[in-house]
Amino acid sequence: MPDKQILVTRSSMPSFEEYCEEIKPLWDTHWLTNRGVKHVQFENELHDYLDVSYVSLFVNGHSALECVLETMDMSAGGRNEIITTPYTFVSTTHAIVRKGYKPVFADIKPDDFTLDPSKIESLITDRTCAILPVHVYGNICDVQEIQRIAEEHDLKVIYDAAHAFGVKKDGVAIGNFGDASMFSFHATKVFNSIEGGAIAHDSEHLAELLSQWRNFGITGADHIEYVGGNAKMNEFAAAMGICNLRHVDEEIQKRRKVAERYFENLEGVEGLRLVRPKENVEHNYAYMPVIFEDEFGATRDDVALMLSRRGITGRKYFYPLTSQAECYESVFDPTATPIALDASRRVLTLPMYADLALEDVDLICDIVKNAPRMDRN
Ligand code: T4K
Repeated sequence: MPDKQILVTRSSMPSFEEYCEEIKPLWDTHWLTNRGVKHVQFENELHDYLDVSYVSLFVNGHSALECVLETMDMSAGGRNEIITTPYTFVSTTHAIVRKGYKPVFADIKPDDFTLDPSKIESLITDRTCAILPVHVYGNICDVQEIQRIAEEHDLKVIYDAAHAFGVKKDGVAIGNFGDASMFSFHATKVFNSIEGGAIAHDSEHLAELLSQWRNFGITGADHIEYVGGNAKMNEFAAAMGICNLRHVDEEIQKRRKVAERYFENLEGVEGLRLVRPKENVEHNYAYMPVIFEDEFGATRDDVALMLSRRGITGRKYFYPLTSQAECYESVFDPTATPIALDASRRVLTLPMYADLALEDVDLICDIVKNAPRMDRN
C-alpha cells in the first residue's frame, strides 16, 4: 500500500480561524437556518461575484435544479420532453425524470464533451419544452447556437452549470446564458459551501417563486400557495461559502498552474487528447479530463489501475452514461449517442485541486506516459 494517497480532488477550505470568526455570531443569535443573516449575505455576495441579475440559494445543486424545473412549469399543452446530454453526473437526468419530464438524449461534441447543437433540432417534437445542456468540466456549451434553436422553437434553456463557477465567455459571466443556470457548491467543486447550490437567472418573478418553493411553498404568514419542498441552505454552510468566496480567485489561479503543468507534460504524447480552454474563455480548471485513444497503447482502465497501484485516484467522470444507469435499464438507448458512449469509455479525469503539488503532477504524468509499457497483471 503506497504511503501517500492523491485523490481526484480535495476540498478548498478557509483557515480554521477564519471560519470560526465567521460562525461566531451564530452563538449570539442562535439563528441557524431559514434565511438567516449569513444566508442573505452569501446570496448577495454571489449575486455580485456571478455577475447575474438574480441568485437563488439552495441546499445543494440537485435540489436547485429540481426546483427550477418545477417552478418554471414548462409542461403547458402536455409538453414534457427535455433535450439533454447523457454525458454528465446522474443528477442532471434524475432531476428531469423526478420532476415528471422525459429526457431525450442528444449527442455531444468530441472536442469538449458539451451538447452538440447540430444534433438537437432533429430531436425536437411538439412535446419538447426545453433544452438542458451541461457546461461539463467547466467547458462552455455553444450558447449562441443553442439560444438560436430555442428561440426558433419556443423552448426554454436551463443550463446545468454545476462545473462552471466563475467561468466567463468574452467577458460575459456564465450564469447569464439561457433562462436559468444551476451551480453546485458541493465539497468537490471549484467553489464550495460544503453542500450548496444556486440558480442564476434574470427574473424577479422566478426569484420569488424559487424562494417560496424552497421553503415548503409558504408565500406569507398563514399562506401556503404551493406544494413546495425544503431546500434551504443553513447558516454554517452559508458561512463556509462566504469564507471560500474570499479566496476563490486565488484558488482558480492555482488550479490554472496545475493545469498548465499537465499540459506541459502530456500535450503531444501520441494517443492522448487534452481539452485546452478556448482563447475567449476565462476557465475555472474544474477537472482534468484526458482522452485515451487507441494509438496510446494503454486503455483508460489500464491507466486508472496503474495510478491506483501508486495511491493515485483518477475518476471515470462520466462512466457509465446516465442513459446506461441500472435504474434506466431498457428505458434509453445509449448507442443513440455514440460520441458520448465512446467518451465515457476513454476519459479519465486526473487529480485536480488548488493545492496539488506540481511535483505530484509530474509523478502522475510519468505514470500515465509509462502505462503502455507497464505490466498490467
Ligand atoms: N450536475 C452535475 C453536472 C454535477 O456534476 C453534479 C454534482 C450535480 C449536478 C449535482 O450537484 P450537487 O447536488 O452535488 O450540488 C461527486 C459529488 O458528490 C457531486 O457533487 C458531483 N457532481 C460529482 C461529479 O462528484 P462523487 O461520488 O464522485 O464524490 P466522492 O465522495 O467520491 O468524492 C470525490 C473526491 O473528492 C474524494 O476522493 C475526495 C474529495 N472530497 C470528497 C468529499 C465528499 C473532499 O476532498 N472532500 C469531501 O468532503 O460525487
